[in-house]
Amino acid sequence: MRYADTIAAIATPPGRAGIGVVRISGPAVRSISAAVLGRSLQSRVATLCDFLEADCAILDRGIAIFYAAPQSYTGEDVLELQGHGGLAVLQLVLRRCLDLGARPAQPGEFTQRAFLNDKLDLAQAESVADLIDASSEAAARGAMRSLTGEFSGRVGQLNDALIELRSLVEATLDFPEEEIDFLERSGAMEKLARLREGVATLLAVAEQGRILRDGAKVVLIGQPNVGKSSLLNRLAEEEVAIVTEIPGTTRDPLRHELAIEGVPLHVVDTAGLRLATDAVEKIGIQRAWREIQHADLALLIMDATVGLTGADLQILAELPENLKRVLIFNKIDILERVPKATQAGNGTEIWLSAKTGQGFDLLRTALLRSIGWQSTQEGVFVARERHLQALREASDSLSQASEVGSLELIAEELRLAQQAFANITGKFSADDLLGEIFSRFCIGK
Ligand SMILES: Nc1nc2c(ncn2[C@@H]2O[C@H](COP(=O)(O)OP(=O)(O)OP(=O)(O)O)[C@@H](O)[C@H]2O)c(=O)[nH]1
Ligand SMILES: [Mg+2]
Repeated sequence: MRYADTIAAIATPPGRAGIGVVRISGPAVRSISAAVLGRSLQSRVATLCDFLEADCAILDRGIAIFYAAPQSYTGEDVLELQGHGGLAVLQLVLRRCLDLGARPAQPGEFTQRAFLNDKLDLAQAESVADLIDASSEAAARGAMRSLTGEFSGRVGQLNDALIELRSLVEATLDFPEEEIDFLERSGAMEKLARLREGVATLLAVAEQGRILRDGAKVVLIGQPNVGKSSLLNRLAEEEVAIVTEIPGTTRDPLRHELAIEGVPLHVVDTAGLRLATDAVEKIGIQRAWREIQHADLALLIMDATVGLTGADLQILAELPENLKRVLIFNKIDILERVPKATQAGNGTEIWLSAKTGQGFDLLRTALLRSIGWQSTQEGVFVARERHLQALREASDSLSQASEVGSLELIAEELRLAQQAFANITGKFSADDLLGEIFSRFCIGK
């Protein structure tokens, strides 16, 4: 794949920094390099150069590295100009490259070219963005595992096994009178069973990887004054929300990002749910309900000295049916009770104190368990919902294949399973999917 145009972008974030990098990729790199640097460069050798204006005035002085195609990030000729990290000076260098025929790069365009030039597959390209966006160390490590091809490699192994099975089945198609015998002798059904197991195992790991990447939205709800904001502050380990003894303190939903065992949680504190007369409080309560609609998990907080009331049952009844929930009895310090977590009819119940912090270990464990996080073990790679979808499709097709009687239908289901694998690595992906994926990258990557 060769592009006619040359792209350029500042690859480092705007602001003051020790260095700033302008990156250029495409067919005009050599001519731009000759004009800006006044010399030609040996490939892959860092060279101290002046970056020159058209009249040979010096714009900046820094390190230039030329990567001759195909040994570069994009697979094209690439030039990296590492100058001083100031907004104006980098703009000047970029402008000079644009004047010489490059055009500004779109978000993710360098990586898109790398993908289209087979430098990495789609799952790896996605993990480049996931690594940059990773908000916890665990997520960063998981993204790196995907980037180095751990996920793609496992999809590739399953794909190889599937290709072997398909060739057996398709060969049998030509001799229909022998079909059952032949399949039995070749062990095709055992191969299919093993493949289904392999997909199920990979799906389970990928589900963990999806949680590691996206985390979950947790909404704190309950009646006024039960300690929702106090609980948020204790979880966040800082005073993010206002706490007072006045019921109806919180009005606007308050969002806070935190991580437990590296799993990102998007926590929202909300207005206490009651029949309010105050106009502002009413709006706050409406907004709380709106947050509930988009949550993955609701923590219903109650005052342990009062217990579960009719109003709480009312709230529980009005929650979306498939919204996961944990019941929290707060303020156990007043009762001088010990913290505990139990499984009751209403789900997990936790007794704790936001004031003293007792029971918060139990809460953290319950939070992670409720959103489906199981592993603290090594080896989780980040994955996206799109990958899970594809693995589920492959799994469905394989289970269909193991049930249907006719060889033609088995062959068709196996073909569909292979297509699902190909979707993950991007072998056969629609342009609009690629556009959607790369447009979410930052510029210069
Ligand atoms: N003793 C004790 N008091 C607590 C605890 N948690 C919260 N409180 C007190 O309960 C009162 C209400 O706390 P908030 O965190 O503002 O309660 P809230 O649920 O956010 O209230 P609204 O925003 O009004 O809905 C404050 O006076 C807190 O200090 C606790 O674990 N123990
Ligand atoms: Mg509050």
